[in-house]
Amino acid sequence: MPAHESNKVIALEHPSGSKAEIALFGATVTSWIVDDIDHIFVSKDAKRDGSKAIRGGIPICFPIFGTKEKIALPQHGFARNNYWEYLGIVNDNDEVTVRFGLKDTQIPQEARNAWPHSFRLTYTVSLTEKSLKSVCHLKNEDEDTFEFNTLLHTYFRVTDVTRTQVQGLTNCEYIDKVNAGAKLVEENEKVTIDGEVDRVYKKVQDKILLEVGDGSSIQIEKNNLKDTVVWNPWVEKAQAMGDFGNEEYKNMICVEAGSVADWVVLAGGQTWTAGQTLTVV
Ligand code: TA6
Repeated sequence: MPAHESNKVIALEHPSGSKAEIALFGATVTSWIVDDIDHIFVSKDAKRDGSKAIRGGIPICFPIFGTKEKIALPQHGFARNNYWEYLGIVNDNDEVTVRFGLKDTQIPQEARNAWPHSFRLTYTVSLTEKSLKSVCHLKNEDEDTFEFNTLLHTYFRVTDVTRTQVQGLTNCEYIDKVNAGAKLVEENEKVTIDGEVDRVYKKVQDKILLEVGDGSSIQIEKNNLKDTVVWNPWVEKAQAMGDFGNEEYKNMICVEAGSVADWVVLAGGQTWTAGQTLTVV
């Protein structure tokens, strides 16, 4: 990848004026603008030279979420910190769609040794007037079955995270990673953020709502993804991240659709499709 392309970004524009940008690195959505408001957060300190995953946007976590004892891959896998192949743009009146591809032959040998499976990932991002749809199509090109996690690690930009609320998680079991992995049940109708939050909600309904706190809301509709992670690093974790401003925790919330609580199992030669649609409502 020539250096000048290292931080190449594909820009989409819809006739309505909505826009999106996707970095070739990690096929990471780095901007989604509707009515002149960018709803995606990217840290001002994010690395954009391919040296590490972009801090912000919609990084794709694959083939693992977090770290796994027996799989020597970096946290959240290799999809978000490798260059994807640009596969083209399709414009029609209602929707602008861009496609990216990642195959096992495109990732470093070290990663292939850690997760030795033949696969082909195609990622499509579609922009309409009020929505942004991200879809992962995965093919197992092995003869044997493999297992994986996938998660769209969406960073939403907000004016004040203490005024955001996530609706639709009530009665869901969750793993509380801030509370030593305690297994709890969400009792609140709306989840709010007033400290570090790092929770894996399991078996979540497909449509939930992020109330941004300024009167607008974003519907997060997932497809074929079981779980939803809610994360805000708050003060200490913000200070501990070199690619994240100390005060930036105030202006972001991660609400992440994925299948991470359990492995997804895919037989040899089979395909798997999953994704999310974000809509400003
Ligand atoms: O999605 C939440 C989480 O798993 C947190 O535990 C935190 O580690 C966050 O992802 C960011 O991970 P990263 O590897 O991007 O620093």
